[in-house]
Amino acid sequence: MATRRLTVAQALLQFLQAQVVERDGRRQAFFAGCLGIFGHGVVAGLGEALQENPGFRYYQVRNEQAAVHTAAAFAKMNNRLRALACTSSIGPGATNMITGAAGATINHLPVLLLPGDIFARRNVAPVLQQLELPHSQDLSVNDCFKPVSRYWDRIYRPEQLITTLPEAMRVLTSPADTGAVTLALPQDVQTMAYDYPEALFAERVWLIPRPRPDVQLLQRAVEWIRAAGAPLIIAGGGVLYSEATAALRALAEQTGIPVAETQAGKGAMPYDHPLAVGAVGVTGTPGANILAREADLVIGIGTRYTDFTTASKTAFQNPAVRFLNINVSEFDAYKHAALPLTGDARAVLEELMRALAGYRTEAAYQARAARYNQEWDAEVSRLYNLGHQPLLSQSEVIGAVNEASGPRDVVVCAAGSLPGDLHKLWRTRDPKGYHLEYGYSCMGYEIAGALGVKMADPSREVYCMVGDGSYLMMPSEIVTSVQEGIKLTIVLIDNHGFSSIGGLSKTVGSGGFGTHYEYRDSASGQIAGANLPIDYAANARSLGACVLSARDLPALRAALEEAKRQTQTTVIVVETDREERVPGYESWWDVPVSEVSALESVRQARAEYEQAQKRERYFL
Ligand SMILES: Cc1ncc(C[n+]2csc(CCOP(=O)(O)OP(=O)(O)O)c2C)c(N)n1
Ligand SMILES: [Mg+2]
Repeated sequence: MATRRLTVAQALLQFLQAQVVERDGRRQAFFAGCLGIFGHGVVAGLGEALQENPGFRYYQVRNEQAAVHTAAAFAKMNNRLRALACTSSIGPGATNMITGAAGATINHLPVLLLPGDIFARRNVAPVLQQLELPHSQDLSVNDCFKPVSRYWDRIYRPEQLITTLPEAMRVLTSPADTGAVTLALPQDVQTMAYDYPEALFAERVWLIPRPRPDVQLLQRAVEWIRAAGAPLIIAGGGVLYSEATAALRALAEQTGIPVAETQAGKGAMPYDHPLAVGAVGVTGTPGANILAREADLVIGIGTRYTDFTTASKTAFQNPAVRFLNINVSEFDAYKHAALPLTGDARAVLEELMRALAGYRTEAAYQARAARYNQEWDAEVSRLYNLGHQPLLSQSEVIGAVNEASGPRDVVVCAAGSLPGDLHKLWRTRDPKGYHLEYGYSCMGYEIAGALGVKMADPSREVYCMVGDGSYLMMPSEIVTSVQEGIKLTIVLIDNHGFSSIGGLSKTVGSGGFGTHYEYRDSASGQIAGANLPIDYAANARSLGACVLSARDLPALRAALEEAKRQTQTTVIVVETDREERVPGYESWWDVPVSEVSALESVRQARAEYEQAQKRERYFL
């Protein structure tokens, strides 16, 4: 048998380089390189292997958590057909990746995590940063990755790579099972040499399947649709990952079934299509939420039905409502006691279309959807042009960014009040134009994620919209974008703290407690003094970005034009009125209010809460 003598780290990289993915006849290398930060746990092992193998590019980042967000965003933008690896030292570098791993796994996005680990040999323990436990020597902080990984392994012996790596690839490339894959690499094992079989490094093509639905279930699904008077499609992220947007549009046009979108599914339909009723759920439009409330058949495509989509199980009030779920993951297909069409979204939609020939919803129902679409667009225009004084409203900033961006450009966001406002207000013109991480809604994803999006498709302008809170949590990857010459346009919304949680706090009777960026007031002992003097512009400039500030709409528009001309990462700082919020429309979110309280406002909120909660339903 032909062999190649390599260290574990060298062999790992050579294997990764040989992995190819194919779907619909299109082939590409699965891995685009490795992000990471070196420490003693990885510098001599994987660090050396990366150095001697420039074909597998190493990207230096500032924060390990950010690296995983960048990798997840890269995979999402590539519809999960490409991925990045992330490496860290042992200890804190590794645990920094856990938040990112949870985000990737929750969002079903492939990322390969390669944390260094403590010595397998053990004789020098405890090493710097080692967690020692009296009851076992077979544990390290890397065991914390287990619940947030779809596959987890630790490589104690060089030959274990030979059986582990194909399993890692199976999970990473599985449309149903993908997420974070963690291979913990003890620092001594990384450097060990072994005679690996040549065959391990041969190009391997992973065919991404498009599983077709069960014939009996498809038949039943067709009967259910034909019997439905008020069906509604809810398009989730699976529609985009499967590249099923054209099939969805064709099915909607053939059948006259309106389409609503989740955060991950936004962009499944162009915003101005007469059957597009837009965002659904807590952050939904009135039309989508009224149709959801009345629907007798909900067709969920590639959705996990989070509480934002189901309005905490209050969204669907028709007593006769049934669910038909198209999902590549059986787990999600069965939710809400649905008729489960387990399979690839595009493949299932194509089969449904053929089987539904001749079926159409009533013209009046379609006309209603078209009216909702137009009424909503008028509301978007109103909110884009509020003329709010003296500070801009966030909706006006969103309008300016949307109007400055091209149809193929991408908006990236994750946490705060922006995701809800963007879900409602962003006019999406391209399936990949709207990139929200709203499975984990992780503050700090925004800039790191935008970097991953731009790495995935440099031909598009990437607009990162980020709140001041999220920005402070992780501005660090501005440095990486400058280092790599990867241009981002970052629109930083300064509203002196948490508009989102501040608003929520008010609705639960707590008046915004703990959500303002203000000095502690010496008289009251509360955080209730003047605004903190944070200079975001100076901060961003210090990291190497070009910085512009805008106080009104003409200045913001001019800054956005200037940003287009820039070739380097540009940050536009804009102050907004945190109390000028986009309202909710026909929806509700379950956030429990204290049952007893000394505060009258909380008691009042509790009474309203108990009323609203009565609308929650089980679907059995
Ligand atoms: C890592 C993390 N910590 C906490 C939260 C809870 N949270 C959600 S939004 C938010 C405030 C975000 O503030 P900012 O970015 O300024 O946005 P704004 O609410 O002002 O729109 C917080 C603390 C979170 N989503 N992620
Ligand atoms: Mg804020």
